[in-house]
Amino acid sequence: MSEISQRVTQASDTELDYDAIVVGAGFAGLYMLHRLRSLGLRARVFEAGSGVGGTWFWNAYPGARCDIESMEYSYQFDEALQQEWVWSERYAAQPEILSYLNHVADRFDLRRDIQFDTRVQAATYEEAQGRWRVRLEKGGTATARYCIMATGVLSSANIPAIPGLADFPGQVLHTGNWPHAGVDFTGKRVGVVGTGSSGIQVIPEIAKQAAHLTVFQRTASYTIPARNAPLDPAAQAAVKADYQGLRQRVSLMPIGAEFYHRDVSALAEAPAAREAEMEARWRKGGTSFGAAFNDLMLSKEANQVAADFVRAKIRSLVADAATAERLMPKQLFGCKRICLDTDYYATFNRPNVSLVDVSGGIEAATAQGLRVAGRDYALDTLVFATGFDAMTGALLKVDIRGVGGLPLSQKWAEGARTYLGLQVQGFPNLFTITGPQSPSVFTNMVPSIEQHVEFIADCIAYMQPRGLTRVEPVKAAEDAWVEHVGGIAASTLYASCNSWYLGANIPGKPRVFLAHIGFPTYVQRCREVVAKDYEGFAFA
Ligand code: N01
Repeated sequence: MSEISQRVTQASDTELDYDAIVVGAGFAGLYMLHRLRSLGLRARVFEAGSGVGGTWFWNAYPGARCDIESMEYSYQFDEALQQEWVWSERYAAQPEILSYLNHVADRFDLRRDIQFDTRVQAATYEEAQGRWRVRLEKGGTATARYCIMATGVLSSANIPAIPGLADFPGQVLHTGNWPHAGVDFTGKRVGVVGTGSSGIQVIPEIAKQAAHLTVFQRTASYTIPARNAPLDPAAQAAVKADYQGLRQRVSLMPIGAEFYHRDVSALAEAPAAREAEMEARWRKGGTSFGAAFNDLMLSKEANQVAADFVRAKIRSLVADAATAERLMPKQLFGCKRICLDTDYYATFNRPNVSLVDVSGGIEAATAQGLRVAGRDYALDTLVFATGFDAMTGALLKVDIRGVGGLPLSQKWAEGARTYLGLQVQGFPNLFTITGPQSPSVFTNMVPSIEQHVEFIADCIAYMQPRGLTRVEPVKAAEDAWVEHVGGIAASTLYASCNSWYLGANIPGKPRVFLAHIGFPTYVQRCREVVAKDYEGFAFA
């Protein structure tokens, strides 16, 4: 039995009516449960996995690591918790984050209200009772006044529809659903499809083990060296001496994390000075490379400066000129999420690694491997690092029906519509933690999650003494919010490329920009809404 499953103690299945149901036991669901309990509510968490952790439970692939620094990618709601936990590396790897979340679950005695191995299939609002009825995949239902979706933003794995895939006899894996027992690639011919953040992390690790690794690349990504390193105990102690100071400082930064943002145009500086700035950031490592200038996502000309710098780096790091050329991204810098890597480009200098361009599509999977442009690539194992149906996928996997039985899928047929990414008009008492049109993926997720959990808990606490039992957004507020979020995106270069931020990676998904850009302004807006007695929400 794995360490994780040994630590899981199942909540009992006898109590079926609750004050609140929470779907998911990752960062969001765990903290939500803790807050609901502190309001004196009876809450139940349903979790599809066999342990806590959400994203960090499922993405157990070798090389999985956070791209926000450990000291910031953690809860701040409990001072003792943030003082006692010791991170070992600048960027925590998946096992360490999963251990942290297990520690949180134990420390706050959360497991007794979590039902594991339980996928929620449907959630229906029963208007006469004013309750949500949740149907479980393995049978049974539960009801509650509040239904809180803590299902994650990158949790619905996407495996492309490749003809013949069912005929491939070897092991087929997705990075977002990785076996906890691990995978031994020794002596295997492995194919990895996808070169986004997950592919870029898993490729160097598989290359170290496999007999041969073939990387199938549709779009080359921009990746910056992570320069991960052990965390210096003295530096960690210095942060802990004033942890709240750090939290306060970063809460005012555009992504809610230390980003070393410079308010300088890439076009205003002399070429030598801007090269020096980018070189320093490249050497330091991390996503703050993208914050070297203030206009990379506003002006194509400025964007070109960073793009050219990274392309020159690729040229210098990859020995074979033709491979280097194929690894050079052609799209705008940062328009798709920038990746962080450890030895990604150097991996292509290994004799057991080859790169195949699949920009024209993968023709078919066969009994031997993959066929691309008429050529067969023999494989024993196929790894999909092909991403997720982001932001809306996990919500729409549950058959959610609001007032009058309206399916959420129908409400969102033309694209997601929410108010503040927290609620959907017509779906009373349903909350979405880091839902579409909130900052979510444009931030350090943990403070974003905490802010949403606290908003939801405060809203319920506001309702209780007033005898209010129902809350949902008014349509005008939702419409204005959707327009506002789309307007911000349209004023940047983000809206101009085929990223998962606007659903472009999923065939047939409506193209709507799914995140609010700018964390501090969003938080300020939420505060104003609360100060005006939850402006834009209707209570009954
Ligand atoms: O997924 P992705 P991901 N044939 O969608 C390719 C977070 N994250 O799991 O770009 C061939 O970015 C696709 O090609 P294209 C982070 O927010 C964070 O890597 O669509 N290829 C692309 O190369 C990240 O952005 C961390 O042309 C196909 C890749 O698969 C998000 O999760 C680590 C294809 C998918 O890239 C998602 O990252 C990991 C097809 N049919 C993830 N379909 C860290 O914190 C798709 N692709 C560091």
